[in-house]
This record gives sequence, structure tokens and C-alpha cells, in this order.
Amino acid sequence: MLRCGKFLLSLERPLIMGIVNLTPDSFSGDGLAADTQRAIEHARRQIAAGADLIDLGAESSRPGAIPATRDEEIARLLPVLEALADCPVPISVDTYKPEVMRAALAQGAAMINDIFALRRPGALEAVAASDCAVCLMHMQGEPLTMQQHPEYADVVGEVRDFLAGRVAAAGAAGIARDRLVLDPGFGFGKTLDHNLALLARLDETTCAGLPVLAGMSRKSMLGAITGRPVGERLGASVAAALLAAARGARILRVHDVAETRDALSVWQAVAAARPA
Ligand code: PT1
Repeated sequence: MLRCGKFLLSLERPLIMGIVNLTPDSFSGDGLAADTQRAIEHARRQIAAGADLIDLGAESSRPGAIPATRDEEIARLLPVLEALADCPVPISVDTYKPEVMRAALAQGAAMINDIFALRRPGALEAVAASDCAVCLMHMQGEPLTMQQHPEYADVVGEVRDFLAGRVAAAGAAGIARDRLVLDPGFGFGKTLDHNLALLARLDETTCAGLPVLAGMSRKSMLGAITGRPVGERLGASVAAALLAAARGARILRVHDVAETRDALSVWQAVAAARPA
């Protein structure tokens, strides 16, 4: 079970985390209110399509993305969290800034998804002060420069050791183990070969039986394999999610909830038909 604010999530079957981006649409020009409304509607559609959690992000962490300020992030997140306060699934907030974490948790966020794994000063304390779940993700470097020359002697071992260190830091800060999720961080300071090694050996990236979250949806690693642009990576994304589930991932972070749900349903139907 994963403790997640007022929710208690069963990890018996893989869960689907639907991505909702709140990064401003620079082409729309109709401002924050329109972005807010669009995000709320997107979250409701993701839930209707079968999302078990929503991951709300107000700052892009894609390679080379420009950071948002703390106040911009809070201003984008709070109205959406407020509108989703009564929603039936936990809302995760994708942020590494402690002030944003505190504001989001006060407004009902049930999970913090931190690409810096609570390494920013004050982040451990912000999460420890609540009962939210937290995703600790591995990243080599920082978003702006992480893809310039990723380098590892043993990517799987280094990711596992890093995550084990962050689990220890969370424990020392008073964050209970049943609140923790681990993530190898696909595409965060990794070449295609690094990402493939992590997927192939996903079961080796965890520590002490903690649940693993995998996020490969529409990422460039799938573009490198298929030769397809970001808008044409649905099939590859669903395949990657299913492969992660087959290697033990407990949470799948995806854009395409309905399609991922169907793939998991087929997988589970076959698994149920096999004699024990
Ligand atoms: C992730 C993740 C995330 N990914 C978690 N949070 C992103 N826990 C944002 C590319 O190569 O995997 N786990 N939050 C999005 N980041 C990327 C990274 C998007 C790489 C695209 C790429 O295309």
C-alpha cells in the first residue's frame, strides 16, 4: 500500500498516472485563466479515461527547458488544485521547489513528484511535515544541461545506489517508507543505451521492495528507436509502459491514459489465465 495524503493506494496492480501540463501555451495569448480551465478539463478527462492519479506540472523539466519561478509555479498550480479538491483520485504535483511543495500540499496535493529527489534545501522538511506520498527520481545533472554528455560506469548500479541514498535521507527526515516511490528518471541525463539498460533491468533499480514509477511517455528515447516525432509516439509509449509493468513498475506516468489502460487490461487478462 502507498500512503498518499487522504488516499491509500493498493499497489497490487500497476497504476496509471495521467500527465497534466500547466506550462503556459505561448501561442494562445489568452492568459492564466484559460490555461487553468484547460488543465482542469484535461485532468477530468484523464480521470474519466481511467487514471489512478494525476500528475500536475507547472514547470517543464524536458532537456533544455527554461525554469519557471517559484511564484509562477504557485500561481499556475493553486487554482487547478482548488478546482480538483473534490476529485476521486490523488493529485501529484511535479515540483522540486520546497515553497511550491508547501503551497501545493496546503491546497490538497496528495503526492509530491520531485525530479531532484528532495535534494533542494528545505524539500525533505516540506514533505516530512505532511502525509503525502513522494516520488524520488534519479537525474544526472540539471535539466538545462543534462543531455550534453551523460556518463556512467554502471548506470543501473549508480541509479540504484543514488535512490538508496535518497531513501535513507527521507527516512532520516522522518518520512515513512510507505510514502515512498522510486523512479530511475528515463531521459534525465541518459543516453538511449542508458535508458534501455534501465528499462531492461528495471527490477534492479529499486531498493528494499519500494514501488517503482516509470515515465517514458512520448520521450525522445522512443523517437530514437522508432524514428518518429513526438506526436507519433503513441504505440511506442504504450509498448514501453507495458514493458515497464512487466518488469515490476507499479506506477506508469503517461499522456495517453485510455490506451495504456487497454494495454494493461490485455496483459492482466492473460496473466489471470495462466495457471498459478
Ligand atoms: C519522469 C518525469 C517526471 N518526466 C517523474 N517525473 C518528466 N517522476 C517530468 C525526452 O527525452 O520520467 N518521472 N516529470 C518529463 N521529462 C522529460 C525528459 C520529457 C526527457 C521528455 C524527455 O524527450
